[in-house]
Amino acid sequence: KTILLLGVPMDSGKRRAGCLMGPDAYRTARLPDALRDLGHRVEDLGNVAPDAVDLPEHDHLFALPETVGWTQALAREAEAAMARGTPIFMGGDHALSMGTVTGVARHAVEAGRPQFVLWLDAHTDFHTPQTTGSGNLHGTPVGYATGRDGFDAFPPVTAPVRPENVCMIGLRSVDAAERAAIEGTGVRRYDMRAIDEDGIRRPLAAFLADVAQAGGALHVSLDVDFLDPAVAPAVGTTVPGGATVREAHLVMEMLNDSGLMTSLDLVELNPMLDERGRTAQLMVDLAASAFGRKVFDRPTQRMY
Ligand code: DIR
Ligand code: MN
Ligand code: MN
Ligand code: MN
Repeated sequence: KTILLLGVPMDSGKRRAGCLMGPDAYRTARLPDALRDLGHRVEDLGNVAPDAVDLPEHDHLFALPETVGWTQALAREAEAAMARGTPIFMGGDHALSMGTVTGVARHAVEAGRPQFVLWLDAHTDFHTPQTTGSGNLHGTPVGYATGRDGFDAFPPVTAPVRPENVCMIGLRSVDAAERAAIEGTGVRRYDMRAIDEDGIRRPLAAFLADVAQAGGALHVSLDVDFLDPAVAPAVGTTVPGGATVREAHLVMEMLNDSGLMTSLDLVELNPMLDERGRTAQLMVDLAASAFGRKVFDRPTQRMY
């Protein structure tokens, strides 16, 4: 595979700073080498920068103009990258997915393929600028990409993702307004109780079968807080009771086996909150599993 690494040093989706260091943490934890060792061609395209937009700050929404500028730039870069390979967007906070998902979906529509999205997160991120209580736009990317109303300040979504084509796994912190809005939609959602009871393999296998059947493109968005904070502490919005290391690896290994994943976000890593880089390292290992690393031949030594 040709893998394109795009750094997204974006921090505007929420108030706590630090995610802008994510791209350098992934590079320091040797994501490019881990992927090359698996036999892929890897190009690090460097970091994306936000477009300059002429918008006033908003009373309730944190850093609205900057987030609009990122969305516009990332949608363009994501669409262009899809023509050349499999992009990995190294975040940056989850507001970056407003740009990446809408950009890859534009490419899919032009190619005549339906876009699917696998959302691995403690949160649904289904708010709109009207419903968000926190004013943090990292809580809105699924609302935006599925074409919900209320994003007037943002670029129009020309290729909305069908809610039925979105699958969320790992949920355990959903705001009341999100719950109400998502209920009538066809978004597939598996909260942690569902995973506890039946395992993570079955719902994912069913979703992947549908993607394959439809000949779809598959974007995967991995929020660090999908993982349990005991194993992935470096995220601003930890929620206890998350996925285990093995559950997360199994998801990535199944994605690799399926051959369906066409783009990937790694989001919400805040290196300021990390313990000796362990969260960055786990995210790199998960990405390696998604691109072909097997349990049996994992490297046993850290390279740094
Ligand atoms: C929360 C947090 N639902 C909000 N969202 C997060 O601010 O709207 N998403 N952390 O990953
Ligand atoms: Mn998120
Ligand atoms: Mn195009
Ligand atoms: Mn989250």
